[in-house]
Amino acid sequence: IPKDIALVPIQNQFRNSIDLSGIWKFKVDSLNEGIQKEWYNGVTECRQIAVPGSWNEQYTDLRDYLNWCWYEKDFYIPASWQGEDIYIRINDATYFAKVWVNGKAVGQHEGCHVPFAFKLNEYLQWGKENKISIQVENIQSPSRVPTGAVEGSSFGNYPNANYDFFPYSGLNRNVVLYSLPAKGHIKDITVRPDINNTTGILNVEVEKNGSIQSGKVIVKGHGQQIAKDIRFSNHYATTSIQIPEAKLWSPDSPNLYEVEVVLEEKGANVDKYSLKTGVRIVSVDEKHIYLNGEEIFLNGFGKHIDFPVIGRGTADPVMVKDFELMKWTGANSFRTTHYPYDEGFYDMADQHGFMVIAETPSVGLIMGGDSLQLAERQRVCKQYLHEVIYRDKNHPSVIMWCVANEPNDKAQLGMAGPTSKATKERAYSLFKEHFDLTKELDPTRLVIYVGPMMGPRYWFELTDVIAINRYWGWYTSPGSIENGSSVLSSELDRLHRKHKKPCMVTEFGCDTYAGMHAEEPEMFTEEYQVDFIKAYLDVAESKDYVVGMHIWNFADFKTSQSIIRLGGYNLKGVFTRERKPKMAAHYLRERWFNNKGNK
Ligand code: GCB
Repeated sequence: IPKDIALVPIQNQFRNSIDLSGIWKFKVDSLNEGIQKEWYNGVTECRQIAVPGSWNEQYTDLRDYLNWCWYEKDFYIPASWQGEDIYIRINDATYFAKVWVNGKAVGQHEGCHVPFAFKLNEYLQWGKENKISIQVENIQSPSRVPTGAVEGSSFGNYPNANYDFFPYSGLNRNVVLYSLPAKGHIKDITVRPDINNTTGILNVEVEKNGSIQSGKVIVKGHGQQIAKDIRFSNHYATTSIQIPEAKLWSPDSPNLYEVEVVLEEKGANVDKYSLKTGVRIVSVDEKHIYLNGEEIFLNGFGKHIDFPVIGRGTADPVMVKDFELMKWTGANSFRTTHYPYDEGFYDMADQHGFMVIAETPSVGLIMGGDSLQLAERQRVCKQYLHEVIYRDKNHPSVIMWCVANEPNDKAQLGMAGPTSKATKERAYSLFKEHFDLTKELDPTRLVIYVGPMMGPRYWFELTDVIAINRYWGWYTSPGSIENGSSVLSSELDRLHRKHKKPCMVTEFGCDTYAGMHAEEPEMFTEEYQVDFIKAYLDVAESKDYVVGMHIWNFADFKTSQSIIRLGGYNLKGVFTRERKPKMAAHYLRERWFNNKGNK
């Protein structure tokens, strides 16, 4: 799993980047004949498509199309880049992509919503136009993650994704050409913060390419500048920077420091990379999560990247608006449900003091069934953990990794009845590998998975926090919020008694048709949503071991079609898909923002 994605491409005096966003050529390849017909040399009779964006929203006839498509773009490399190492970074090709440059195969990648990069030097031509061709498909399959087309799946939806959001496909994020100094460059920077009384400590590890042996790490911010020399052995160098009277990062004061790394040769700088991070530590005991030794409570949402016309595409105005609205409600946290978001989200969270539970794309995972498929899924899950942690490890906002949302140990997702002992044992040890790998790649953060209603409980042994998604009073005992919240209350007590870990409800909510009302709360009305949320928050408040409540969902979002998804939407948003508040958003603002009855 190449580490080339560890550092986001930047522009400075040693590095260059060109964003290839814009209109690309686009051609559907439903017979998968493009390779045989050599479409990598150029497509004809094609359409146009905007990148970033999902093809399912841009073309009426492609709404449910998940098969092969071709993207193509011509580009120039500036003459000044000659002699440099030149890469391409594709930030999201959902789900499987093959890449050619000037008709030559460069590489391929499996997986959604994570970046991948290839070195291009041997494929490029100078003083001429170059052509990049990307063949992408998003075919739903049980051996993929997230899973799709599972026989007997409880979803019964169209398209047949095994998860409750629309399988938006294609180049959902931007594609970036970038150059790095060929003489040697910084490949990765890992900053691990610590605190000793009032001194902040940043433990920095730098990985580099090339023969350069020395450099510097400089930490800047809040009127201080501290520099240390580094020397590499076997491409790695480590140092520890002490910041006296450090300004810690927290939701109330999201203080950041700049960490600048330079490579030097004979007194001259050869490469430089700067990133922003914060000094903060996260810990946990039987009842609480602590940030810098202080108890914290996570108020917030599960979200989606989802907007009309743009689909799952990156859209900075929507991102900025979402942060504005989350702040308006008084939230201090969100989970990147059900996949990693665009890097901009984590930068914004760092700056605005949001605590993030960073989730991998492992949603609706089936930890049982056919061994070959299971082995394939396991491989992809591990790849995701590397990719996500390489990319997002330096964000102070990320306080927890979530390795999977609602995994199950059945052979099929909707399968009823008990799981055999052997299947359980296999599922336990396979899933433990996800936790072990996460802790190995990053021992500084908490690790959770999110458990479904009526799902296996033995995996809770592996987590730092018991995280559950609950819809009692919605999917069960419909219409009775009272029943629902009392089931939640006793279940939370049981879980805490058994596992002696803090608990969090990572999802709870109900579908609400904006503008539908009733005198007494009735399902689908705005009144029901307010009362439901209130009842769950009250339960949480009565228990000293509950550490967070994330409402499902921040906004309404598109799903596959099914009888429980009116118009093809999950309507559990407290904002509509267009970001208008429902009554519940006002209620949360009262409760969270004005800090009434808030922990
Ligand atoms: C869940 C899933 C989420 C769904 C939600 C629902 O537990 O994690 O993806 O959208 O339930 O609304 O049913």
